[in-house]
Amino acid sequence: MEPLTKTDPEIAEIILREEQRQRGEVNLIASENIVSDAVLLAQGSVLTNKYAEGYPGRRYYGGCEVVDEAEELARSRALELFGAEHANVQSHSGTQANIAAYGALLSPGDKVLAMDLAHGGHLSHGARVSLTGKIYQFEHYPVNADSEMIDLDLVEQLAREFQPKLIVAGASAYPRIIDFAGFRRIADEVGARLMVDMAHIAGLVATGVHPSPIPHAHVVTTTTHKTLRGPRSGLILCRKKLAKKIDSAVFPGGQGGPLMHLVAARAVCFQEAKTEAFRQYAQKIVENSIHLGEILSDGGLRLVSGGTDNHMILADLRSMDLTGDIAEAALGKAGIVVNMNMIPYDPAPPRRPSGMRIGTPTITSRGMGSDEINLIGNWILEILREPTDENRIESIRADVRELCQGFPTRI
Ligand code: DSN
Repeated sequence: MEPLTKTDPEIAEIILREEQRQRGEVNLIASENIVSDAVLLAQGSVLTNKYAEGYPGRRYYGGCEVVDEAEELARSRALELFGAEHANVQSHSGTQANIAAYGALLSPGDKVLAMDLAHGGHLSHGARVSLTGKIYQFEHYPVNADSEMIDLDLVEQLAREFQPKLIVAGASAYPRIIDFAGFRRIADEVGARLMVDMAHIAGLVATGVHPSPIPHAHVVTTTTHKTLRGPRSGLILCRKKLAKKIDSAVFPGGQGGPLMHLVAARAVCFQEAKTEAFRQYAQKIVENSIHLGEILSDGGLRLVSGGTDNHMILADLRSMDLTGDIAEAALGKAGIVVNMNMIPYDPAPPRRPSGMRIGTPTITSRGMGSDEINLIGNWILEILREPTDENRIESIRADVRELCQGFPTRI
C-alpha cells in the first residue's frame, strides 16, 4: 500500500475505508464474494502492462510469449473444471460474454427466448434498455404464477409459438435448480440452440452442487466473480465446432486487447475451484442459504417459491408490509447489506420493488456457519419488524461489528 499512499493518498484512503467497510459488515449481496489473496495478487500484477490482442500463438503484438502461457493455463483449467470442449477466457464481464455469444450464434433481428428480467432474468438477456434487446428480437418467459418456479411447459409453449433461433436459460434472481436438460429438449424440438448463462451458480456447478449445463448447452457463459470466487471477469464455454465463431465474436468482434492480469487471475480461481476445500465451501453456501431461508420464513417473511436450492433467497416483503427500498436502507444502517429486487409478477416499480435478494457466498467465504446464520436471520427479522427503531438498529449495528471481527475478509 505504501507506494499508493505516497502517490495518491486520497485513493489509498478510499481503498482502506472500503476494506474496513467490507470487514465490518455482513454482506448478503447474492452476486458478490471475496477473492483470495492469490487472486488479488495475480489481478494486481505486472501482467496489466501487456497488450495481447489475438489468442495464444496468434497475437498482434510482440512479447506475448509469457502471457500466452497464462492464457493457455486459464483455458485448460477452465476446460478441466467444467468438463467443456472449448473455453474463451477474454470476455471482460458476463454481459460482454453474453454479447459475444449472441454475436457468434445470431444475426441482428434474430429471435431469442429468455427469462423475463422482472422474473429473475438479466439485463443482457434482451431487456429493452440493453443493447441486446435492441439488436435481437427477444421474447421472455415468466415463472409459473403459483409455484414461482420456471415452468417448462410454459417455456415450451412460448418456444413453439415464437420459434426462436436461440433459447437462453440462466438467471440473476432465481433461487431454484434449473433443469438444463429440459431446456435442451425444448430447444431441440423447435430447432433452436441453447445458451446457458450460469453466472450466479458457476461455483456450485464447478463443484457438482448444482447440475451442470455443459452436457446440454451449445454455449455456456458466466462471470467468474460470484459463487466461483474469482476476479471480476467473464468466461465462455462451448462445443469445439463453435470455438472459432465464439473466439472471433469476443475478439475482434466485441473487444480489443484482453486484460492479461485478469486472465491470469481467472487461472488462479479455476485452480482454487478444483480443490476439495472449494467443494465443501460451495456445499456450505447452499446449507447456509437454506438455513437462513428457514429462519426468515419461520419468522413470517414469505420466500418466493417457498425456499431455496442455491446460494440465494428472494423474499417477498409484502408479507411484512414493507418495500425493498425501505428494507435495504434499514438493514444497511445495521451493517447488513442486501439489495432490493423485483419479485415475479411484482405490482410495484423497480425502484420501490416488493422484494429483496439475499445471498450467502460472501459470509460463507468468511467462515460463517449455523450459529452466525441464527444471529443474522434474527437480526434481519427484528429490523424488518421495526425498520424505524433507530435505537435497536444501532445496537444491532454494534453486534454486527463484533460478529464480523471474528471472520476475516482476506482469505
Ligand atoms: N448485477 C449482477 C447481479 O447482481 O446479479 C448480475 O450482473
